[in-house]
Amino acid sequence: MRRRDFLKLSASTTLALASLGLETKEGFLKPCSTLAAAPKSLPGSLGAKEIPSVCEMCFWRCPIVAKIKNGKLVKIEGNPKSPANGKRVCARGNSGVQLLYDPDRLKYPLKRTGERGEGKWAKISWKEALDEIAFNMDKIRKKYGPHSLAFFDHGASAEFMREIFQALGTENYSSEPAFYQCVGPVAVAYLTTMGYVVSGTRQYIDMANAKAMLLVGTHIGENVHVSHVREFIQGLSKGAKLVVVDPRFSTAANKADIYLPIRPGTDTALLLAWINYVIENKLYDEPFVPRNCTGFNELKSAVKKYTFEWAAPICDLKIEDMKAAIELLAKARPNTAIHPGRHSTWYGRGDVGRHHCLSILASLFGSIGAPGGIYFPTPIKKGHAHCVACKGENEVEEPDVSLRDKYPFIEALPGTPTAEIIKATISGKPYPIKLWGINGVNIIQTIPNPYETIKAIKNLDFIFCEEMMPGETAIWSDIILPGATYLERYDSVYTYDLLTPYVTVRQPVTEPLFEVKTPYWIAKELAKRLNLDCFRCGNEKELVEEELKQMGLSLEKLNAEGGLLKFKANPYRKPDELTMPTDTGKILLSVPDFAEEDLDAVPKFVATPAPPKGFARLIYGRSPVHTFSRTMNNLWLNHEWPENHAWINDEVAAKLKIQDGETIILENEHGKRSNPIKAKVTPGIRPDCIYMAHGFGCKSKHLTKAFKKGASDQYLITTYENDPFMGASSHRTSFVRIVKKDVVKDIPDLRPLPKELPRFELNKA
Ligand SMILES: Nc1nc2c(c(=O)[nH]1)N[C@H]1C(S)=C(S)[C@@H](COP(=O)(O)OP(=O)(O)OC[C@H]3O[C@@H](n4cnc5c(=O)[nH]c(N)nc54)[C@H](O)[C@@H]3O)O[C@H]1N2
Ligand SMILES: Nc1nc2c(c(=O)[nH]1)N[C@H]1C(S)=C(S)[C@@H](COP(=O)(O)OP(=O)(O)OC[C@H]3O[C@@H](n4cnc5c(=O)[nH]c(N)nc54)[C@H](O)[C@@H]3O)O[C@H]1N2
Ligand code: SF4
Ligand SMILES: [Mo]
Repeated sequence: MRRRDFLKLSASTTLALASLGLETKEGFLKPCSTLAAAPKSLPGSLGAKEIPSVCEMCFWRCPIVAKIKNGKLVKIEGNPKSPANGKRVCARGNSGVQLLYDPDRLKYPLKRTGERGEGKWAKISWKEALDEIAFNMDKIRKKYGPHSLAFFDHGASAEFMREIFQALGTENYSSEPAFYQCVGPVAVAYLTTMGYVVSGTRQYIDMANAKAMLLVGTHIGENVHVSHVREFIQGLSKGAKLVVVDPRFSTAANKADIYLPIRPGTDTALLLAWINYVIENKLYDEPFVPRNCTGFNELKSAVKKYTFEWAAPICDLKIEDMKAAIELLAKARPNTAIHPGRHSTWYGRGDVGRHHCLSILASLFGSIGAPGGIYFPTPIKKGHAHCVACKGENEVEEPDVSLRDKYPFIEALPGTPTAEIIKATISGKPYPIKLWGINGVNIIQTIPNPYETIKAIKNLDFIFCEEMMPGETAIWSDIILPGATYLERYDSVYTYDLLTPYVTVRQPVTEPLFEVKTPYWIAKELAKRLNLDCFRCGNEKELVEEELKQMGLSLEKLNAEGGLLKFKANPYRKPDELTMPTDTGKILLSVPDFAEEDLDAVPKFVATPAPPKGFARLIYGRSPVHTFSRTMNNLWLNHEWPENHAWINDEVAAKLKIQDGETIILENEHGKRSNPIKAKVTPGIRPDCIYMAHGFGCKSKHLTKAFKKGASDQYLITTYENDPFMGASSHRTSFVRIVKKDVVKDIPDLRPLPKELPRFELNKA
């Protein structure tokens, strides 16, 4: 299969690259001339010193102010100058204080002394640790070739280390677990149809000005990104109508005008029936569609068969509800916010199609570039620190058989799918992978089937990580490098290209504690040992100054402005002036390139296997006060929400005699059992699925507050399939039943399955 260069690199790619978080070709924007008088480093409340910086308790990166008293961080607030969050931070942002001072933190480099995974280490020096890593990287690369090195990374702390792996020539340098377990499918869908990543790190959806909103899955309120939640609430408080599609009565569903408790895995059937209904009843924007879209006729004939009568038994929804919902959304057009979604690695084969459907719906409503619809990022060109660019061994030679080959729509995307790296590490095919480096990602809790991940780890010659906490990933490492937290380092200049654009910078609020080192220092020292000329700035502060200098700024100037400069947004386009950053300048309703790869030009409904008899589908989402597994050991957050619960439908619970709050165990289709978890018995979930918040069930005893609290969804996900477009791994393709006092209890079948939904075959498990 040919890999497709579906992103033609023309001037129009600026947006596409910006939306992937990459460099843009736009000129530097000028900050707003209406800068308020700068609050000059005023003492904060109770005389604390205030340092502006950027939160990284999650990846939304809200501007913050850290308050220091007697040399100690005492409080974190939102930066009042920030147009996005103002003085607000969420519970996690606030609790950065307890990350910095967590007594369980990794404090010095460690070397494994027991068996891999046993959790026994000895303290070593930085010199010893870095020498040993460099020795192994060099030895393994020489013996097995560059692609035998793989790097798993997420977030700011990993960027410099990634340069090293890249310079050593491996195609497995940036497997971005967050990408292949998160936004991969939605990114491909929008990049292809609209020419830019409407949902990647950011979601360009104008909920604050919408007259109606649609959320499919997206559980805003539990999914907490401060400015995003704010815009959602602003829209609602101005009177926007809300439709929520979710098998569980989420926080967002709680606020909906119409709530559709859909059968999990059938959203595309609903969306196709809606698209057909909109076309048949001419509810679409008549001038917008022919002017700004291609493929309307193909779309129209392809979706003709998807009626509400067909969709109703598949989705297990009432026809009148489906109809009322789409009419409500259509009535508000073009000011309809069809949320693109974010975490989209749900079912594997149909994931890109589901988000393609959402992009079609938004386009039919003419809401692209309209207030309340999908908008355009305002790219602010970041300065580039030329001192970080490896010279010398920088040529990546493609292997004879690449791990990326299977996936036609991967070309413009980062790295190699994690699932391919793991399988190749286990099998040694098509080439051996013998060393893993891990930075900023908890591979055990993040990637489906941790049993497979652990099997791969056991096959490695060497594995190291750069971590803050002795969690699951650290346990499996041969060498652990203790990295500075976001509160102890400069990282980079951050630009925010949403409705309230600004530039700000991360700055340390304290010197690194213990013996921990900054990611830049670590990467520089490692590169030296590998004879790579990569990091020519003396330190990360110099690097940031270089980036700022190119923007006509400096740390001093920025700090004099309170650490943040605002820009004017340019989000909207008039329909007759709309040019999309695609080849044709138009939105693709039907994608001929997909058809050329035997994929669907117009999405089709492809059923994901339904739960086998006696099982419910395992689904998951966010705890509003935690970020994945990384905050589980945080004193304040752990106190707030120490464990997760298994949401079980009340009728199911009554039949199985399970009480609310009772402790149970879940068992999956491969007989894998969870930690004990308390049941939350509620009518707020369908009977054919069980839900839990992700990130709990820690298996590292070194995280003393998190250890064994709640259950891990990941250890129950052993069946996954890979998205055929770009190789993301599905996460909602496993099933569970209940074990109570060692008695296995089958989930009763309370919702009949239509013939279009074949069950998962247990004997194939
Ligand atoms: N507090 C907090 N907020 C976060 C994060 C965090 O860790 N903590 N992480 C951030 C990140 S990186 C991401 S990607 C986002 C993820 O957040 P979202 O993009 O909102 O994630 P989803 O998977 O869409 O949403 C989970 C919801 O999907 C529902 N669901 C499950 N199966 C189905 C189905 O088949 N159909 C439908 N329609 N719904 C289904 C679940 O019941 C749940 O309510 O959250 C972000 N926000
Ligand atoms: N089953 C299941 N799987 C999922 C999801 C789900 O909901 N359910 N969500 C998916 C999604 S949307 C995403 S985005 C991914 C997220 O996946 P991850 O980013 O892997 O999630 P975390 O569990 O937060 O793991 C981050 C790790 O990096 C470490 N770390 C954090 N910051 C730093 C730092 O500054 N320096 C260093 N050295 N280390 C640091 C933390 O201590 C932690 O161990 O997970 C995906 N996987
Ligand atoms: S949403 Fe919360 S955790 Fe995420 S960056 Fe903002 S304040 Fe920090
Ligand atoms: Mo994510």
